[in-house]
Amino acid sequence: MDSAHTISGSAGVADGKAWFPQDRFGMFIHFGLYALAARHEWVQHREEISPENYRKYFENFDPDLYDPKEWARRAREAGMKYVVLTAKHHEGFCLWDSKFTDYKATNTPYGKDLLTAYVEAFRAEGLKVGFYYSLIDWHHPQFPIDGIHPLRNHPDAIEMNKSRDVRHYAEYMRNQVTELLTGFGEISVIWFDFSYPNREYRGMPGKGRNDWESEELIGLVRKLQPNIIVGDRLDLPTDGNFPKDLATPEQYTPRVAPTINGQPVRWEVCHTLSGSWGYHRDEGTWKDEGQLINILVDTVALGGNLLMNVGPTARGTFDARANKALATYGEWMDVNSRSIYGAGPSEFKAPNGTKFTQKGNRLYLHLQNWPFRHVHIEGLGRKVKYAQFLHDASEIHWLDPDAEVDSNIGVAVGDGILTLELPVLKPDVVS
Ligand code: JFZ
Repeated sequence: MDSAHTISGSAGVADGKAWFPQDRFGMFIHFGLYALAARHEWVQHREEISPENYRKYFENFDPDLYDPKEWARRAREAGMKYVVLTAKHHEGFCLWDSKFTDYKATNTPYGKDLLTAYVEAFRAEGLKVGFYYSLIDWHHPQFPIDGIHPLRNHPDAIEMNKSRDVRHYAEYMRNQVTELLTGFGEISVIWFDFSYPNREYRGMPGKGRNDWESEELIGLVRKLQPNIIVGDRLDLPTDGNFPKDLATPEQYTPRVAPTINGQPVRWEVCHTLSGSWGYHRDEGTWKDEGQLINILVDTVALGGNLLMNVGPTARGTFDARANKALATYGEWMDVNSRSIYGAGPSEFKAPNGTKFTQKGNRLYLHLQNWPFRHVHIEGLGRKVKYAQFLHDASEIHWLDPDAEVDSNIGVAVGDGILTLELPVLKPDVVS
């Protein structure tokens, strides 16, 4: 829909992060040893698997079909503009040849670093590249056992913690983050995950900024990659010293755009295709086409980004269900991406069952279910110059907003209402 109304607002100061709200849609990738278990990336925690018993996944890690060019092509075709891959998840396994641990891909049967090929492949497809780096580490010998550790119920947990010093672990993180932010070119996003300072369990405290030494860590990140966007799970104080770079609501689309101390904040919703983040073979909760598209529209309509996750299989491929979901996005974005890239919330109120996104004086009405013939939009009467469908640019008529109530045919317009006339049949388009 084309609206004559002009939206005022700042043009946006040219900064190294301006790409983010333009791009709107990214791919999250959770890949690690848990792909072999294929029953959730928290499997080691959920099933309280000891390090010895979890080792079989390390010894069998061999994603022989790993081809990040294929991942990148599928991401680009889905309309995604950036990517965030788990360089290390909570299990502590590292996808690159870190000097600071033996628990890494190069020491598995696969025998190679995965990150170099990853950054090259996604950049070649024009996507910006990011890393997820877990603050939690269930493998590091200096990481004190706590309530979310696989050994939390071990009878000697408190005794074992006497030989663990989280300060050594904080230094390990700085070393690894230095590797990640110096060895792979420009990194656009780093996602730290996550803090739980108030979660005490059996006398073992949770962890937060004092454990991670978050202020020092973020200082290092900013020094190494001045333009990087840093996720907000470091438990940093939200006062003036640490302006929040990125709020990260998870598996949840907020009702209103998040704010910090009353101020708007850059934000990104992350969601899964299937429920778990790591590859889960037997999960029955894959989202359907309509849900996939609605999540994206709902997010952009509120001014946020969507990071949609894929969990590759242990052979290093996206499985058929993931590819189908990505193709759904691709088909939709092929014709509708104009309503997503660089678009954001509208000052107009969308009728029930619809969402608005807006870019400049173009207003995009997303009909999330198909109404019978008429959509009434308050506040838009006499403000619209032209209306069309986005998928085929076919004209949409509206009723005269100045018409009086016509009791013969029951059409009541006026009061500044714009009433669109839709075809009875929904055009054959995705979602
Ligand atoms: C975290 C990870 O634990 C999860 O595996 C995935 O990587 C996701 C993107 O981020 O999810 C969380 C974060 C916080 C809590 C639970 C799951 N929490 O506070 O309980």
